[in-house]
Amino acid sequence: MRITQAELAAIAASARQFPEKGLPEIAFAGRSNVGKSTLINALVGRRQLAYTSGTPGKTRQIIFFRVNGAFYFVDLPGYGYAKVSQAERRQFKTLVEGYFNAGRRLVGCVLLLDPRRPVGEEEIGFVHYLRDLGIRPVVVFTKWDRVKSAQRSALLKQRQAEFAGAVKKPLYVGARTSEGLELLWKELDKLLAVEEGSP
Ligand SMILES: Nc1nc2c(ncn2[C@@H]2O[C@H](COP(=O)(O)OP(=O)(O)O)[C@@H](O)[C@H]2O)c(=O)[nH]1
Ligand SMILES: [Mg+2]
Repeated sequence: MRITQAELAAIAASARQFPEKGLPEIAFAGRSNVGKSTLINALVGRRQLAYTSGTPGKTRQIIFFRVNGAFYFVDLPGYGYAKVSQAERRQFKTLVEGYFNAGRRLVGCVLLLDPRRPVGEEEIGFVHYLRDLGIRPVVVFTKWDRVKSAQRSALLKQRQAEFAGAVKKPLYVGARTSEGLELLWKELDKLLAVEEGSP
């Protein structure tokens, strides 16, 4: 995909602040600090479009980016992991579930994971949650550049085994090094194209 334009479309703390429905959307979910904003920046080739920070759990809003005037990339707040108060957790849950259930043109959801951590029930549960809603999950292990090449194949096998068939072909990317980004774009192109072709 050639990116000609990428802009901030909305920052939403509640469903009322979501931008107009209509364009297809791809959401990015994952633990705080896993690299969601960095990956969005890398995919659109902008350093500072999505805000990235070393401080985990800072973002409590859903951020919508309009790309090429044709689709949205949606930066979700760190899904279900942040160490926050019960009240904040409830607000977060309402916001994220509200987004997934808002009847938007969500053609896929990229779930970002750190390849150096074991895949947990929470991740597998999230994949099933998406499928139940009819949203295609795209599992991406990021920060792959931080894994030494000697460790890669063993780690890859381990992570794949932990998904136990729930995810067939996860992708491995290094947002800092651009490794694997082309393959990821191919997947995203497919999702966006499938949507275009359907009634
Ligand atoms: N080496 C490396 N660092 C990354 C990668 N992706 C993110 N980071 C770093 O991880 C930290 C958190 O990234 P960020 O995008 O803010 O995470 P978010 O909270 O999920 O949006 C930042 O310091 C990034 O520079 C990657 O692919 N490789
Ligand atoms: Mg972020």
